[in-house]
Amino acid sequence: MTDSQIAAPPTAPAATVPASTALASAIVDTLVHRIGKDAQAARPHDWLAATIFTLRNEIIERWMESTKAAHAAGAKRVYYLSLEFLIGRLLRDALSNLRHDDEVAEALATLGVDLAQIEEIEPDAALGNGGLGRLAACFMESLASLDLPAYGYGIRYVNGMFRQRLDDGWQMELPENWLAHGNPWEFERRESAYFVGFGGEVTSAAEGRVHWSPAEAVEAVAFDTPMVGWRGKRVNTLRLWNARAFDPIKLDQFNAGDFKGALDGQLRAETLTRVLYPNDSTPAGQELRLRQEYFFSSASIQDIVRRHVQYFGDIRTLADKAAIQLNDTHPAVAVAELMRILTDFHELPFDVAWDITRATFGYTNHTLLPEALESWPLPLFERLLPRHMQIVYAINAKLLREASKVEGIDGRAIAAISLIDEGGERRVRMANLAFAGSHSVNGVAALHTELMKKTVFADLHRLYPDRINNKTNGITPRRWLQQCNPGLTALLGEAIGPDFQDDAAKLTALVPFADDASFRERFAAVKRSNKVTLSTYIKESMGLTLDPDAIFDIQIKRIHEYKRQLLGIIETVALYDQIRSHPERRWTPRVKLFAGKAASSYHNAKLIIKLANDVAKRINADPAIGDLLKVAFVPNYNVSMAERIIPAADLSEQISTAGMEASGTGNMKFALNGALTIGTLDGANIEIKDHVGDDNIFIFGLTADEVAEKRAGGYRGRDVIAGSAELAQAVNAIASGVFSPDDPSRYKGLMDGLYDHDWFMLAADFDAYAAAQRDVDAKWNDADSWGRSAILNVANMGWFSSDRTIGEYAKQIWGVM
Ligand code: F58
Repeated sequence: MTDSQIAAPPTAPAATVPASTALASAIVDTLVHRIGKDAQAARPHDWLAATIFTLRNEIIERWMESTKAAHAAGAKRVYYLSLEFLIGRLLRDALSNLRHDDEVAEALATLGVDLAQIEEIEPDAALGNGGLGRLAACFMESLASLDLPAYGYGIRYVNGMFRQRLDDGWQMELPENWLAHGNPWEFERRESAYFVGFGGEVTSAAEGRVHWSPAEAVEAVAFDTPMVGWRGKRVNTLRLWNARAFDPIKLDQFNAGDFKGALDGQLRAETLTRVLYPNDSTPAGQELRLRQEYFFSSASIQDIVRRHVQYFGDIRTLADKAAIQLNDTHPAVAVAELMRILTDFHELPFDVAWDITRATFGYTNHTLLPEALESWPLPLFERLLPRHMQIVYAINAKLLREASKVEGIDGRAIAAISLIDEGGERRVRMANLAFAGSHSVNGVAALHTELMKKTVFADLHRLYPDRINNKTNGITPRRWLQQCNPGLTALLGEAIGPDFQDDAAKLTALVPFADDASFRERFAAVKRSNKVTLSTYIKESMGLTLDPDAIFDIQIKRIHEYKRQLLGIIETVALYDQIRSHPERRWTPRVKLFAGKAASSYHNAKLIIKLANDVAKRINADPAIGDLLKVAFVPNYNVSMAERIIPAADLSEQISTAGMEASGTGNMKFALNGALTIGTLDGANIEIKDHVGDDNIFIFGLTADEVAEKRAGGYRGRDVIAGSAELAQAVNAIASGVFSPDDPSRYKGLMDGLYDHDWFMLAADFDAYAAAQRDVDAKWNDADSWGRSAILNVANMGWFSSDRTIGEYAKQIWGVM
């Protein structure tokens, strides 16, 4: 880095002074003039802010260049609309992508500041729940790395994902205020503010035109965060909307003594962008959620249209210059909003507007669970968005007219295609709206996409057979290898050179090293060192001692019954039982780590967390077990925790009921860091298996087809449990209170469910899972075989880079590559 890249202080040292010294004085200058502290008084968070502000100067320059270049080239832009961006920390990402990490570490060291330490106090931007939100963050990084002009649009939640605290093993949700100390990464853009209305009425005006007069309105104000691509190639914008009242304080009311009333509007507006709905895989269903969805969709569409008209003049060319991707159905109302703007404001005929809309939008589906498909009660939708309701009806009329002309589409199919669900309380189906309003509808892994065609979208697929396509998810290898696992990254560099950093597909050059004994040793040493680091953290934070030579067997993700943490826990109990019953056998030491958050209203998920904690307490304290088995539930799982845990994993648990996990992305992060997967044939596990090879992954259990067949054939968990002594014993022990002596019936209901309502087929898969775990033990005890497989995982995971995924979206959906 040169002095001109990071702004030098007024008293910049001469050019001969080492860059790190110049940089050190730039940071001190920022500290003094921006933060208002001197080096002696500065606290770690002051140094953090000073470092970010100093680095920002270079980012801003590149940011402006990127924007200007896209403008000059008249480039088509990608707009990624997502209610969630699970970004995590940004400093290490920006430093590493700009290749300034060493230099900044050195400069800070001369000031007596440890970069690693201040990186650790940066709060996580946790504006998302799980996979869907993290995918959006990986996509933003890849878009910039691939030099594609793109904007992410979302909500600037004041309180993102809650902080999880465990009180005696019970999850407690605490607000996480990531903005408490300010956010040095964001730029408020007061000039980019839009009116967003709700409610009111629609009246007809002259010449068949309509006029919507909303009953209330808020102002959407943009806050921009730079998204730095690999090697700083490009800097894109993540634009998050904040809601504000037009009239923050009603002075007349205030002066009359009505202080609360005077601030009502402000409070109402602020409530809109106050919290992220902490649900995963179940829709929220509250009015506030629909308000959030419309608020950010409307502001984003207005911004996109404004930019297009300003740069290109003619609104009719929108689809040539803008590709809008809907991240799930949460922004689906944007389809109606664009139609409204095109017809009511730009006065385009309905059919012309509809062609433009469909050519502009693409929709990504992330779930098949019917209960997770968003729909809104029609009266609520109509009350809040009366003009959009009319537009939805008009779209529906066109859609159903078209459908009725297609051979083989009968009354049942028409009802399934309709944007309005007429069964019971009438509801607006957001997935159908997103499907109808897009030229591309994609799933996120091959199996998921095929199931979309056969199940939830079967009838829409018959109507538009070319619309559904697959884009298997990916993860950014910058955050999920280079930054989180510097030891492995260095080793890879020594073995195959640095090219894999620019193109993850080049990791295949590592394949021959799997057979190199000395490389395997070095590879194992890196993994062990990562395990020691994690063990130190667990010791310090939880007081639990782990043996770094045990298998680190890890299941971290949102807690959900379909993800089957319960299967992992029951198998742990069964293993515990086996070890106690057969102390004479040679057991392979295991560490079982669990982490993840449960939706606050999800009773069984919270009970599963408590069970994991109860089981851990009992096993860890049992002297008969010693170091053979240790169990821990690590609290407050988030992006930063994942970065800490994943590099230390030997075994990655991906054990969802087949057909239920759309893709998974944690599975990719683990394998890229040299963990072997134990998993079902679900989501992207199938493609991971195809890439790493059957010998280097532990696959078990029912296939998606078998699950469907069994469910149709009246499967009963009870029959299976009766036939599996190991399972029966573990289930009985849990049900009878062995792990909950303070409340023996605590898990009775949860265990009873396995007998009579085992929807997730836990019992059906148990024996196969337990057997696969013993295969894991056997392989672990052959260190050469394990090492070989682990290396082949790393070598073959390059395909799962989000650069590959984004390349496919860019070429096949957006037309920008
Ligand atoms: C996840 N969905 C899928 N939804 O479960 C996972 O298989 C996939 O890898 C990932 O998307 C990325 O494609 C997911 O995270 C949510 O969190 C929604 C939040 C809002 C309510 C409904 C669930």
